[in-house]
Amino acid sequence: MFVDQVTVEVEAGKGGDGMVAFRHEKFVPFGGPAGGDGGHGGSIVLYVDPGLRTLMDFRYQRHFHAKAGGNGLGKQMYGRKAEDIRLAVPAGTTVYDADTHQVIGDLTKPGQELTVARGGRGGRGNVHFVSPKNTAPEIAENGEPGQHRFVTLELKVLADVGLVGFPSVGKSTLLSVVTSAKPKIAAYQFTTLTPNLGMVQLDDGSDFVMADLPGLIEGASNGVGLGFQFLRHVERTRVILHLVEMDPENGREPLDDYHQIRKEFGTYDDNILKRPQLVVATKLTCQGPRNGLPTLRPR
Ligand SMILES: Nc1nc2c(ncn2[C@@H]2O[C@H](COP(=O)(O)OP(=O)(O)OP(=O)(O)O)[C@@H](O)[C@H]2O)c(=O)[nH]1
Ligand SMILES: [Mg+2]
Repeated sequence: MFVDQVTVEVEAGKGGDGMVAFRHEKFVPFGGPAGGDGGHGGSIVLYVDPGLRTLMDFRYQRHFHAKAGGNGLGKQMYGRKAEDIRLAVPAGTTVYDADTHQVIGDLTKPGQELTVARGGRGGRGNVHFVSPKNTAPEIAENGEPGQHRFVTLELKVLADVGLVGFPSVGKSTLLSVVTSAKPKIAAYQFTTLTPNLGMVQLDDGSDFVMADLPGLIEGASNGVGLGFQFLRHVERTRVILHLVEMDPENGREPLDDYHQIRKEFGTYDDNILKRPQLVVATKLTCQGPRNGLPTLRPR
């Protein structure tokens, strides 16, 4: 299954507590405070791994807890800083706070990082609380709690080519013959429920990603059918292959289909209309009383 949205719980580590301690040395009475600072708690950091294409890994693990920082020690020794938890995500992942729906960050470039839960600061030890009035402070700070929240990761498929069109026009069929992907293909509408990705390998060794999207119907931009949640994938594809079915038996006009889909794009986001697109006539093998191809040709 193609996972394009997942909510995970991230809990950073608490900072270590500061220490109250005093120097105890032979022949040095009243050696003064010596309690060290607590170490910082571990943070949860997301980073872009260019080799990843899905959020699949998050299906199995959805809770991440970083360790607490070590408490401060005597002899002005710092507590140990806890290690961060680093989680790889694919390029194109947008991160939201699951409760407020505010965008925390957009991870687009390889190596880019985003801290989603900051580890608590370590508390200061009593060495920091010396004053002329109080040369032997018995106080130290506690470490701060680590940030704890739920974040939603959303992946807009970074496909080079997006296949769009009405249901059953043959999008999955095309993907299945030019890539090694094995999407479900059937003679009923809405066979494809979530996008399928495939890699097209060219003879010169280069490759590109093709995505087969669920069929669009009238009203898709307003949530009719399955289309709406997937229109956002089209926003980022470099080229749109717009498949239009020529089967005269389907009861529709190819040119009307074409305009209907374009209209849905425009209603959803004008920018999609500016994307380069190629129109692909499918099912030309189907014979019938009329053949819509001439009407589809640019005049
Ligand atoms: N005759 C003919 N049939 C085709 C062609 N391409 C696909 N089909 C058939 O059309 C039906 C639908 O094909 P799919 O590839 O599942 O269509 P889709 O666009 O992915 O459909 P949804 O996932 O429902 O949106 C299947 O029965 C295919 O075998 C074609 O070029 N010619
Ligand atoms: Mg399909």
